[in-house]
Amino acid sequence: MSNELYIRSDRIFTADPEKPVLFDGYIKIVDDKIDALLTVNEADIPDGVKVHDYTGHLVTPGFIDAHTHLVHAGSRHHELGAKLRGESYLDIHEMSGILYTVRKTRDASYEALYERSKATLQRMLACGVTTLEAKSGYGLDKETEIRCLEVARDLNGYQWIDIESTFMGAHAIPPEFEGRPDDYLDYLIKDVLPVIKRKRLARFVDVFCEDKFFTIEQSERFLKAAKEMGFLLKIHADEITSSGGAELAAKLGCVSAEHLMAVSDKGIKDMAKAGTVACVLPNTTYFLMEDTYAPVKKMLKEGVTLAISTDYNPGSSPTENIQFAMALAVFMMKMNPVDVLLAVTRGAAAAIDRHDIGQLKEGYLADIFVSYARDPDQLFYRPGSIQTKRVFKKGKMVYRGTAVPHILH
Ligand code: IZC
Ligand code: ZN
Repeated sequence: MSNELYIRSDRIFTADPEKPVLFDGYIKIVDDKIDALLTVNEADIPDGVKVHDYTGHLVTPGFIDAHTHLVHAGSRHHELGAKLRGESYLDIHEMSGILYTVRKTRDASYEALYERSKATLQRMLACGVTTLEAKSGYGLDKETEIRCLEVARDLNGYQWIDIESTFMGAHAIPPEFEGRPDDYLDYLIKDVLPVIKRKRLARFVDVFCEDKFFTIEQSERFLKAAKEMGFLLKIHADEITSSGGAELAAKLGCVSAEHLMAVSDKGIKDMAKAGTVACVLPNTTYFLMEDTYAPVKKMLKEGVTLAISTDYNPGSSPTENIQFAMALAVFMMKMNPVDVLLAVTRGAAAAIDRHDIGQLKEGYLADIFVSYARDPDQLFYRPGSIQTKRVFKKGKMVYRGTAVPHILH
């Protein structure tokens, strides 16, 4: 017996380019998928079939957080004093940074990592996230990288949330390989990537192409090796310094290039031509106490597909709240609310190579966010306040907003 249900709203943001920005009607759901979008006149709802009436509420595809470092241990709040004294991310890396989290993560058991990541997922779900990407990269050795990816694999499907995994062993150079980044990359290519592939622990591979981490040449060598093994590619590019990361992403056919605060004009044009998605992470600029946000207006003008994500990680964005990233996109990057919504739905789906989510459209998964707000402008008009009324994942209601009333109109 198939399970049928209808969601009614007069303001459905479908993210479908063939539909009006706000659609007035019903979403017909059968089992885990959207069967049809029907206008009020078209809908002929049989007796006894469940209808959730969200008239007056903005309904959108579930949000997709396309860039997170979900699985890790420890907290780096001891870095705050140095940040306030004006020390940069790269300075702090010398005394704490990624390698601090690596020590904590190597010491953490599978169970500890699982419980912590599960709690993070619960908070993400409360923000309306129904699918996310999770990068490894706090193990930097075979055993711990695999443990972190296994945690992500085993949490895939928790509350029906989908997790897409990325292997990011090339996140930093571990102490055992200090001063020998090429030897470390050889180790990853020969000893680790084949195991990740065989165990199917990740679809994507990512590299931190940045001063003090991996150069353009090293990133290219590593990504090419991963591509030959059949991985899809991502790159942390032009985050702090402009090094040609976006150009490299386009040249290698990366699915996405991420960060891009320091991207060049040529990099933007190359990405547009190659169809590489720009995954921008405004929480990170904010948390690094910088004022250079990724040049999203230029990217949109050149026709680059945009995704906006949290970059949830313990060093440069310890917040799992995608609604905060969305608010920063409006208030700091001055993006219009409709473009922001597209970037956490259709654009973010493209960033993780998913073609069954990110739109409310026939055949797509019934992943749905219901807001307390009435329309996109109102959704962003109370930054810092979580606007989640309901979340449906694969046709199931998996989250109900708090008992604290939100009366917005
Ligand atoms: O732990 O600092 N930028 N990777 C690249 C990070 C930030 C995570 C961290
Ligand atoms: Zn990142």
